[in-house]
Amino acid sequence: MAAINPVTDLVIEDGIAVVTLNSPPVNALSVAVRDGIYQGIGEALDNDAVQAVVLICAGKTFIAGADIAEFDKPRSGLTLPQVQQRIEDAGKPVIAAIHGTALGGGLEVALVCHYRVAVPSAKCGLPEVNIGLLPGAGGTQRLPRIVGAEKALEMVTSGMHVRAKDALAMGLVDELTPEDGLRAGAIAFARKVVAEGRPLRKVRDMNEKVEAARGRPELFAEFRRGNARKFRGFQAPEANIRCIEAAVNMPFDEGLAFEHKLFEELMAGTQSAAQRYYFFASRKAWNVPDVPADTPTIPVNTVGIIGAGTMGGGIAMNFLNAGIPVTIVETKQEALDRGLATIRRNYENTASKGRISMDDVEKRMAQLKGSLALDDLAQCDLVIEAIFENMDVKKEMFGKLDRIVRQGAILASNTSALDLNEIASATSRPQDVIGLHFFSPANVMKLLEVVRGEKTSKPVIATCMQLARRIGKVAALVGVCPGFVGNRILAQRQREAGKLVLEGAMPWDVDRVLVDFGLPMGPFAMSDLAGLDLGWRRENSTGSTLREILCEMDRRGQKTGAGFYDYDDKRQARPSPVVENIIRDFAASKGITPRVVSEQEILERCIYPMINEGARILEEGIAIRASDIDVVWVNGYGWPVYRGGPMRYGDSVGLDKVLAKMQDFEARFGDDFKPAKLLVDMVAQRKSFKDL
Ligand code: T1G
Repeated sequence: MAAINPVTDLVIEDGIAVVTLNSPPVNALSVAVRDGIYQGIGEALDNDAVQAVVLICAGKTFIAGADIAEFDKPRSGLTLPQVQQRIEDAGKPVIAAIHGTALGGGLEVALVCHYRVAVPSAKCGLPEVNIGLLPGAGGTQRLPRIVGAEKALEMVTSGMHVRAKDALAMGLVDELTPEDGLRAGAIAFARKVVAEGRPLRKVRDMNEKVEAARGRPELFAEFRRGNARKFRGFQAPEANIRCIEAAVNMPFDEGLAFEHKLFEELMAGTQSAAQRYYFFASRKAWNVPDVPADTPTIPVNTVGIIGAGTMGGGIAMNFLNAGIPVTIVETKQEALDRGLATIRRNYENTASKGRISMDDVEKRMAQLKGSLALDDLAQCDLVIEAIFENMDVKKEMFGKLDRIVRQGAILASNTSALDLNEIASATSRPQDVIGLHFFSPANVMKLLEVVRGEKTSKPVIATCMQLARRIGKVAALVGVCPGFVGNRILAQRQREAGKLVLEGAMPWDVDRVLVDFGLPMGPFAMSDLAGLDLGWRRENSTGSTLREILCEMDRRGQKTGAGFYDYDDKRQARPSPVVENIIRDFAASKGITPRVVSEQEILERCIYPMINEGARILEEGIAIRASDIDVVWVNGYGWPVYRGGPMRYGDSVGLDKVLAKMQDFEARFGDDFKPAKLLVDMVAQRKSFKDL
């Protein structure tokens, strides 16, 4: 065994050289890894005793891409194309042996090898689009030459991971080895290639599939049309599409140059910087400074859920999807049956789209038990209440759970804003009480706000953060305050939106500005979707707010065909002349003279108070770090990831500018715009949220 460098070994076994990379955690293509491949493969090729070379990785995965952490540092060492050239021009077969995930630059290295083998559990992908980039080492030119333009378009714009057996079917992988025999399997495959005198295939020379797509320009137009909504606002998907087009219409080297040009443009842009920031932010959120990684955790093998409504049912699905049995409790048989039927219907819906099998549906439903008796939760490891959002109701429930559920179990509330400490005070075990704030629809939305009570124990926190990862959520640990992090910041935007429509902007103006900014939906369209009558009762309605007036007119949102907007029978929204008049009259009754409100003012008045509230949240220690607030807003409210999150956006605008605007608005509109002390201090110290 020769150590080529600290992360690369070379062994020659009876004519087959094995170059092994070992650079935890994911063998990313750092300077050392690139150097190791170049030197290791080079030494093997120069050795006359070597007939073929296997490139394999130690640890949990094959190369998972370029080292993203290197992107913001000065470039050094061999470039990836130089390393690839060494492999592609080799005079002997080079075989990539894949386990874990071959992603981004990792797959691009495998694509310059002459052959690829993989274990059945391996996956391949070009997920650069997720960090606002495109495969910058020939991936957009080589991939379509193997899998065809259509599949390549789907892969590079979705960032999807393709399972090994599908990769085999597409020709992306040449053979599957036994799950526990990758090295031996790869060596045996190499011997076969040598013995059979198989050709030194260069993917760059395989033109049949790209030439076949040359006569189908509509392929790209249809793909663009079919994905316009999903790609709205993002730059990277379109750049990826153009590179696949180049692979179809240009000679390889021209296409490679085109790819390089567009890669550099994306790399220099603000969107990729924000998406790379978010990549690390979403991983940093798992770290809780005072709850170390080795904190003991509580095994969670059974979950109890109280409430089989929209939230309870959605929450249950998260655990069933992870293979964790669930007992769901309702007060009435009819409500329970409806809840169970809804869960089954959701699964069957997913199965009808081919995302799971009907067998999966039955397996998951078999793990779900319905009950009318809280006593059936007595032995659960975790019990989550998802009942009516009222403090008295929740305290009564937690008092019962305290008497019924075994000692040592975790008692969680799905409350979206109530004081968790007060809920915990209804039990004799506040150390076992925590908030698990799911976002609706709970089986779809990635975000989980884990709410830490003042007495919540560290093992309970560690267990819930680990459980969040197990059920595929992105978690942020937050403290107790009205609305925690996400909804507390949302309230700032909703308040300003309500004021703006009295000052002269219309609901559709405010929504348009925020949707153009990149949010999935504006506050008024969101209210119509949720229903304007949440918490509204006709008997005590006083017509003192726009919302009450609309509800009294039965304009209660999409469900009644009218709310802030008018809706056609396909629920397409149109600005409403009726609402415009109601707003004008209402403003007049308040003595407000409407004025023209600029789009810039709408944007700044909605967004800057969100950033300011984020600063307050940090001052109060409700969030651990600024990037956690961004993780909350990207995953819970659809903040455009290409803008990083509210706090990252504040940095990109410049906190001095945000502060100046807040001070200007404070002078004009009052205390709603009072700058947070932290914001004032950070500007004085020329600091950004990224420094926190
Ligand atoms: N670079 C640097 N660090 C990385 C990394 C990468 N590519 N991938 C993961 N990490 C770190 C991560 O920050 C975390 O660190 C640890 O590894 C475990 O990650 C030229 C330009 C591979 C599926 O986009 O999708 O190639 O928090 O928690 O859940 O065309 O990591 O422990 O300190 O996510 O098991 C393209 C990104 C790069 C793959 C593993 N590649 N990574 O998931 O672990 S651009 C990617 C992932 C590129 C070329 C272009 C996942 C994973 P820490 P983790 P996991």
